[in-house]
Amino acid sequence: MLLDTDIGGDVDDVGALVILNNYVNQGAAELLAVGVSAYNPYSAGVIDAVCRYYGNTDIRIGQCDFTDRQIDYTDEQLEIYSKPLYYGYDNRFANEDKQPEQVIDMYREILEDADDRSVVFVSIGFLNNLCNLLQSKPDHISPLSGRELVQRKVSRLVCMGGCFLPMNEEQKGIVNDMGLDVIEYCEFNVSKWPQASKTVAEAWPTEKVFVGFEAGLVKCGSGLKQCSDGNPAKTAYARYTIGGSLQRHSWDPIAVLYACMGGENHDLFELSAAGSVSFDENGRTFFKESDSGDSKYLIWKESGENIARKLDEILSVDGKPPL
Ligand SMILES: [Ca+2]
Repeated sequence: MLLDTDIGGDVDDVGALVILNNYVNQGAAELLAVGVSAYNPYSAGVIDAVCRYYGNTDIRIGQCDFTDRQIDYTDEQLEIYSKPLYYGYDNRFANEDKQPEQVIDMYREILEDADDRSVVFVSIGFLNNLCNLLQSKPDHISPLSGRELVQRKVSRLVCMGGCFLPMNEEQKGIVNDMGLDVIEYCEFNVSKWPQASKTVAEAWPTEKVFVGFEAGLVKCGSGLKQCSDGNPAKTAYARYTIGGSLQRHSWDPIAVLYACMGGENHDLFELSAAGSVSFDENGRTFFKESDSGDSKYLIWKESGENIARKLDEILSVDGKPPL
């Protein structure tokens, strides 16, 4: 699995990374690398801190190019959990002054070496990296273009992005409480880079499963209460959530959970009919059902409460497994 994340803003990326590490530790998933789509100098260190705490010490980490003037998060946002995890927990970037890899080269190398249709790509952030990968040209790493590499080596994209209607009654209630106009709603990941998002939705040449805004509208994190106070994810959730409740919406954790559990016969989720997804210049989502479409979106098969229970059960597993 390849995970692409904007970790450093919302804390749900941290929860997603914990869930993925726990699947890796059970031998139920293999994490090939993590790429960062956000402009944040601390993201790579945060990822390494979490993975190392869970015993996965040599995960490859890539970062998109940016300059100091382009940082996506304010100083105040960086103080919430990015800097505290970067400086407070063991990681190769703060400790050894290591630099993350260039993310597109890293993805191209991994895909070039991978077996055909063996890689699941999971995106829980902005879509700039996936777009840049698709548009990458043949080079010293591979004679294939990025699009050809993806077509040959990737089996499926699971993408947290967009907003899909209709919602179920539980989701509608939450959205009404938030005061959102769901028809006009431009989901955060997609609206950051709308053109890149549109390119990925329309040109990514594999099966795609979208986890929409509505599918993440249940809170998880309380499972971390059972973890040690030295757990970096617990620290991140405690610092991010109001009053240290550890409760945050589950957009990214659900995308990773679905990707790790895989398959169509799922206890918690089902998929929509096939169709095509597109995004407009602001990031509004359009879904058109069609038999030839390669995209589906995730639908809850269970109540939000039951989905959150499953997420918290996984989040409560602390650190590396016993030898
Ligand atoms: Ca995210």
